Amino acid sequence: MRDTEDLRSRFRARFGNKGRPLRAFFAPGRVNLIGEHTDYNDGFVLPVALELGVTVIAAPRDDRRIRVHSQDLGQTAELDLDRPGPGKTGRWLDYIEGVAHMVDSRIQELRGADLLVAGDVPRGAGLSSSAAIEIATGFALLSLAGASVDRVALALAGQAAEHGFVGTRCGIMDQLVSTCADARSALLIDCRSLTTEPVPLPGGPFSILVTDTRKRHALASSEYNTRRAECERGVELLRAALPEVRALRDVTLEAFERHVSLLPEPILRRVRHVVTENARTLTAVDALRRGDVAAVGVLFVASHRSLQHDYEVSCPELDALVDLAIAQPGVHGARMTGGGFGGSTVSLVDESAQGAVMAAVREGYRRRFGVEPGFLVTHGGAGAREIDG
Ligand code: GAF
Repeated sequence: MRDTEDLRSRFRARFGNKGRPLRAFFAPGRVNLIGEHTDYNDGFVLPVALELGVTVIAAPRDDRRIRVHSQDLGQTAELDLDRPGPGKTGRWLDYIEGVAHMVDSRIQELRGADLLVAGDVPRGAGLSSSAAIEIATGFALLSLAGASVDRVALALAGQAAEHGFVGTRCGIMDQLVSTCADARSALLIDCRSLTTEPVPLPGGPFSILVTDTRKRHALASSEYNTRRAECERGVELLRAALPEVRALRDVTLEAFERHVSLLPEPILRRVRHVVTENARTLTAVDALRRGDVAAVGVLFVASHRSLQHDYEVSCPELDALVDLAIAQPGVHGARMTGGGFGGSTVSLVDESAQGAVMAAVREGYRRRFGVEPGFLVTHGGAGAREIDG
């Protein structure tokens, strides 16, 4: 989290506070432990919120305009809540404008605000910096309007902003973990009912190590939308034999195997990934509750192979990071995390081996790609909140 005192003085220098109280809000990014590309199939996911995220310093205005300054990009922009733009400009402002418009039209009429936004989640690293911007901004605007924050409604408004203003038909995982996470816990989300359940991380001496390929996920949006359409096609085809199926969540492994002949390539492999990944996620929750980190690690590797070969959303950089990590003693498992095509991996590592694992992965990756990977360790952060001044 960024130093809020420093951000408050930057806010005053930019906007002046004109006697207005300044309030500070924070929402985290996330790393997904397991349950990848299952959320938009009504399935299960198990993300962890990071200690890193987006901080918003906010003060109310008397009109319906939003002036916003991005501290990280050094850019300022202005929006009118009564005249939302079309979005999809590819700029950071799409997230702000999108969430402001969705909250205003779906949850609560907003008042104008001056906002200073600053983040510390590496952008494009597959750690959901965009959900953190949406949720921190939406939380701030709702709080300035005097509303108590309905966390599920806010997550849905963030997702609607992505669909309507950004152009990615994302699932609900990133927004929901950013609003609802508990510290030191993973969050099991049932993406059909939108119920969430914290799963405490075992207290033992192991680390959740995130490794950034430093390859920005350029293809992500178009390929993401293609995968989603392929899953929808899989549902249509399976409904010929299984009319009760509403989403791939409803397809068991046995039913999939029985009706596999209905599915042409590559739909067959896309469906197989989702069906097996849902099962792996629920198995991982049980293993985590027993403190069986080794069993979770095995599921991580199976998840990665499925994403690599069946769902085809990995890339050579992600595969190399996984292979380098799992070759090291003290690593229980590793997999890509997030949408794919770049971004980061997540590994479960014995704490005592962490330094040696990072050194070996750094060296192997640099030799192959000429780039240093980025590392971060998380113990699980808490969801969106107001920060005391
Ligand atoms: C991205 C999306 F935003 C999520 O909703 C999820 O589908 C993820 O990719 C893949 O699991 O982060």
